[in-house]
Amino acid sequence: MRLHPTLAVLATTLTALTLPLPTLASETDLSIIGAYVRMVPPGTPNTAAFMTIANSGSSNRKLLMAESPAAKRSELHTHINDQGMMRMRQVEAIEIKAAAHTELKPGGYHIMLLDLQQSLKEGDSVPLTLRFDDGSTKEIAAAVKKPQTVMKATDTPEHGAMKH
Ligand SMILES: [Cu+2]
Repeated sequence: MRLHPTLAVLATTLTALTLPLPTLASETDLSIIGAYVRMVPPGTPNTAAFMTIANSGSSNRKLLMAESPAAKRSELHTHINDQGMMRMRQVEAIEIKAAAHTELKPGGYHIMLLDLQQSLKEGDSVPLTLRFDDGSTKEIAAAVKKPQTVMKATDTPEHGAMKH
């Protein structure tokens, strides 16, 4: 695909204008593995994104924010066991310790996508921007997947049946 020359110049100018300020921290310390968004039936307002965030650097990092054009709002959530009931709770940040990784997975940390702007089909790619405490950001694409491995409360009568 070729851009019309005028458009190409415009695109270049816009890119130059919107270039972020360089950050001192290296973005390469963090990598995102296996990002996916849980497919939900059409009309379902919310879903969640999961992934593993690995930190190969020597300082602790925090995920502070996530944004996606697929949802009106995104929140960082965890699950807590409240007297035997698993409840979701919003968190300020998700810590990714130095030389370690943090898993965002069903039943634990996740990125809650609220007020979906369109229904998500299996295989769709959902853009996500992740913002960390060192000022760095990561743009990733998470594939929409059927929730085969996602547990439902009704599927797990016993904790012993759970796999983690
Ligand atoms: Cu949630």
